[in-house]
Amino acid sequence: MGTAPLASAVTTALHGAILVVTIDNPPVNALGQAVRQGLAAAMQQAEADAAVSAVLLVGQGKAFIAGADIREFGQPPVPPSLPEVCAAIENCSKPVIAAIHGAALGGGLEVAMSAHYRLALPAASLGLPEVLLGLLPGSGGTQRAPRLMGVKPATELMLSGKPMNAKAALAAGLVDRLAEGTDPVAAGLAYANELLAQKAPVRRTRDIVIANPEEALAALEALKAETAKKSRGLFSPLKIIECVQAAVQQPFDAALAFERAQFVACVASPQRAGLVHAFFAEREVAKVPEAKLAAPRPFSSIAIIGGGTMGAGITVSALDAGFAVTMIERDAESIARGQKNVEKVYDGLIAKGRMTADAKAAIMARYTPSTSYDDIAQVDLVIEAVFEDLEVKKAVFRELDRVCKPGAVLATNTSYLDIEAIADATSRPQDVIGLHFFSPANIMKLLEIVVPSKVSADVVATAFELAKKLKKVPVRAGVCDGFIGNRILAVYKQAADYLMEDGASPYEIDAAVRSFGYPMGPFQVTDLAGGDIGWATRKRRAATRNPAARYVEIADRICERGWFGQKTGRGFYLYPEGARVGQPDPEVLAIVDAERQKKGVTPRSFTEEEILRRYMAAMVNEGAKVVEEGIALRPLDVDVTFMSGYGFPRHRGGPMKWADMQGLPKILADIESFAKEDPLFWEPAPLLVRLVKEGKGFDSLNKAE
Ligand code: 3H9
Repeated sequence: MGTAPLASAVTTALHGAILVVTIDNPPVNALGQAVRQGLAAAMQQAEADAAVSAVLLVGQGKAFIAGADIREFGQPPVPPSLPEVCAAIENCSKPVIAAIHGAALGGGLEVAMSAHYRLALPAASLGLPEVLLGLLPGSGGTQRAPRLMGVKPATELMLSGKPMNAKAALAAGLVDRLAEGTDPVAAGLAYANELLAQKAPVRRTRDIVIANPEEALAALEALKAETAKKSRGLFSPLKIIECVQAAVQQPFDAALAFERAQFVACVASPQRAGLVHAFFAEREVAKVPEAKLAAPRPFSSIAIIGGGTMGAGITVSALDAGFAVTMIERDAESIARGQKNVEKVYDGLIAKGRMTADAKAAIMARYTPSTSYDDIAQVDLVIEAVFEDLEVKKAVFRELDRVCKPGAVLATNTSYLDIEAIADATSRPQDVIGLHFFSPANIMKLLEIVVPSKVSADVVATAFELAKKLKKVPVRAGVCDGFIGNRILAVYKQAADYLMEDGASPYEIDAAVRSFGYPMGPFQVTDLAGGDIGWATRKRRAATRNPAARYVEIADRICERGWFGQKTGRGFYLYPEGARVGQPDPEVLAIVDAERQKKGVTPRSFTEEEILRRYMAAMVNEGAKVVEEGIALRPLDVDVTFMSGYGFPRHRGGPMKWADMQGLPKILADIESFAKEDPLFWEPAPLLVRLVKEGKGFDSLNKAE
């Protein structure tokens, strides 16, 4: 037995007649250049060395191979390419066995599919998630997966991007054998020795003939129609289907070349750049200064103050994550309603067949309803979610200060109130932080962690740890009216109001925003959330509003009629008999017209592009101000906020990444031209002006990129 290091990322060791090839490229064994080089060399060694009868591929650490190195996309390719490496593995004249004990994703699964035999251990996770990065499997995955699994299941695997576990992979034909344990070398050697004893032949996936081509093509046509509808505007899903069509219709090598060309086109697409940015940005957001300074405080019990929609949603989220939760309400009636709000969520899941009554009972056993603050004296973490009123919240925090044990983390779920003032209502502002959940809190991924000036670093670290446990995407925000998300939203919503008063109908604006990739436009969102919510905010802000600033009253006119959106059957749209999709309302258009006349506005028309330019410029400009003021740590924090909490299309990478891809000079030029009409609203953010002057993008402020 001897060890010969080829490149540090791949090592080989001869165990009897079996060459064990270990991929060792922490943290996830991504297929960077050194790994590809090492694998190619290992295959040459296996061919050349007469002492080698079989090859075993294994991964070091937690993963088998998590795929191509995502950081290399968009950079000049360095040989050997992954398709070349896969071909070398498949063409090897000696049996190659892959033993998978962890993630075999993307290029990692493509390597495994190029091997002649595959073994999976219980913790294996196999998938082709390229579509989530705007890509397609580009190393033969679109050719080999259909041969191993069948055309339809393979295409569905690639279109969903979801991984499967070892058992499912065996059932799907993706692996040949399951083994127990966690050691891929031991299990792989046992399997390889067995194959050698049987004189098992080299078995190349490329040689498998795809059965029933007509049936396969018909299934692909059906998937194509479905996908065109579902993946609105996405580039790579349809390309995946075309590659599988090629797998059915063309010889292997020709179809492989077709796949390569489509992969290269995907890499070049802005959607790939946006989605890869999203992938890294979502991991970067948790890297905040406080997390480096302090460890989180230990916590296992949580109290939620308030059993309304928000309080109940947060309770469900915490229960789902395994915490013991005490809910506090002011009286017996309110707490009964709070419990009902929680149970409603689980009953909905039971009705849909997604949960059993027993599972609900097990979860509810960790839930304690109470009307006495004394019951939460020993909890580790409290989240207040009562009525959005500063005095009400201060009273709650005074009570928490009275009862809670020293060191308990005290969080408020306010969406715009001054957290400094709430913290100062206690004798322990160092323990007070903002946790801004989004509704429905058990579903929405975004959690704004709002950091007031006196909070201690370990409380911030605890909030990030909580986000991880709740499977939320945390974004650190500073204190200001609206924090990151709602502050920027208020500004681009205003741009939408101006467009409406100037001549675009709310329906045209919504359609333009949907065409950009949002699931809904701003007026649809208002109708969904309830027009009364924004109306209350506008009334609250009326006293501090700059009298010189333009103010559009159309939404107020609509609210004055009691038209609050879906819940009242009409808002900007009509919702006959509880319909969820609204219909344009001629009476709303008449109100819009009347308001224009009152202001002496002669309506003009806007193209979809003109609408979007204003909408997006307002968003980006305010985003730049939020970054410059330190409310967001980096532009990527703004991006993640909007992708995770506001429906911003992920393939565009968030507003700041989108702006970079447009070119900041173009955005600034737009803002300057709009400023001629309204210099107050369209004042360019100093950061934007500076970056344009320096020839830089927002990306230059994202340390990791
Ligand atoms: C592909 O394969 C294309 C091919 O078809 C064709 C090629 C020709 N590259 O998520 P984590 C980093 S496309 C580079 O926190 P977990 C990640 O940024 C690829 N870096 O851990 C993080 O870094 P940091 C298809 C990567 O345990 C660290 O590793 N494959 C890559 O929660 C830990 O990651 C995929 O899309 C990568 N491929 O989850 C799989 N992957 O510590 C993408 C991760 O500096 N990866 N990093 O923040 C995943 O889904 C998860 O990372 C995984 C582990 C499930 C593996």
